[in-house]
Formats: sequence, C-alpha cells, structure tokens
Amino acid sequence: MKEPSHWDVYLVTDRGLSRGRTTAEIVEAAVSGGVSVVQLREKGLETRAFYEEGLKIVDFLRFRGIPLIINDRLDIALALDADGVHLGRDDMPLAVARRILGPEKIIGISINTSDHINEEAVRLADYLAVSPVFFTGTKEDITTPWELEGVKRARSLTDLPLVGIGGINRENAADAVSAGIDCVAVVSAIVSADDPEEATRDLKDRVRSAKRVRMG
Ligand code: TZP
Ligand code: MG
Repeated sequence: MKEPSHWDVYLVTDRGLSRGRTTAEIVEAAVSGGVSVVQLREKGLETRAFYEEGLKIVDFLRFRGIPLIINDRLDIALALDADGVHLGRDDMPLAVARRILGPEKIIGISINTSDHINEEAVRLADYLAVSPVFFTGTKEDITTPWELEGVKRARSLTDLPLVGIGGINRENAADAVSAGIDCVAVVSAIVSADDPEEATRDLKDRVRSAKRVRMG
C-alpha cells in the first residue's frame, strides 16, 4: 500500500470547515472524485471520539484501496490499523514512530524549512509535506510559506515524494506541481467546496496534466 509517489490529491479533513456535512460524507464524495489518500485530522477530539470518527471511514477506505493516514496520533493509527500517520515537528520523533509502526506503515513528516529536509531521520519518512506552500487561514500556527521558489529548492534537496499543503486550490495546483510538488494536500478546497466530489476531480485533472507537462 506504499505508493506516495503515485498520489495526486490528498484530502485532509476538517469537521469545522465542512459546512455541516459529516467527515464521512466528505470522504465519500472525495473518493468518488478520485482522491488518492485521506488524512483524518481531528485537533479538537478526545481519544475515544477520534477513534470513533476513524471507525466511520476506515473500512470504507480500505475496501476501495485508498490509504487512511491519521494526523499526529500513532495510538489511533494502530488502534484502527490505519495505513499510516502524519507527523509535525512537535509530534513523536520520526525514528520512534518508525520503530513503533514498523517498515510497512506510511509515515509522512512536515517540512517547514530547508534545514528540516537535511535532518538524518527524514530518510525514514515515506513522503515530505512541504508546509505551508502558500499562506492559509485554515491553520493558525503556520510558519513562513515556501512559495513556488521554496518548493523548487525543496525539490532539489530530496528525491522523496513531496506533498504540498497550505493554500492550494484549483487556481494554483498546477503551479505547485510544476515547481516540484508530487501531490497536493488540501483542506478547504475540498471540504468547504459546494461540490466536494467535483472539486476533487478538478484538482486531480489539473495535477495530472501538470505532471504530464513536467515529465515532458
Ligand atoms: N498544515 C499546513 S497548512 C495546513 C495544514 C493542516 C492547512 C491547509 O489548509 P488549506 O485549507 O488547504 O489551506
Ligand atoms: Mg501534528
């Protein structure tokens, strides 16, 4: 199930921005639109509620071969037998997470500066999330955006798959890919869209065409 290099569109959930639709409804729509991977991100839930949210989507995704990544929480990922975790700079150290989860699970790590890419533990990750690519109001504690020049720099520093997150939408997704992003991760561009299925499909089309151009 390790295929981050083939991902195009990565949905990161946010119940608060979903305009009254449940996370399960958003996930189903995104899957119909061709999403490559889903991250369950629940900043405000206690352990039990987070686990129960995961239960609502884990079998649906597994049955369709779409990886489920859990934000921050290794314990929840293990409890659900999810496909992996996404770790930020304040979460479990990558080497420890890899020891606990083993070689098969997917581990993604957020990269906020070029220095982060050069850290030794980074080679234990399956993908790097270039974060944030652009300014976004979705996450409060963002660092300075990479912008497209920064993405090009990040691309030159690693061969690992690069997931871009932060302020990506249908207008700029192709630019992010041309600069070196392999997969666009979005919250609001899907969860807040009038039609999350159509939004996913459109993002996917744009990412795939930009990749075709990049590959020549
Ligand atoms: N990590 C870095 S930026 C971000 C996260 C979770 C939020 C991205 O949200 P949006 O709405 O796609 O800009
Ligand atoms: Mg985190």
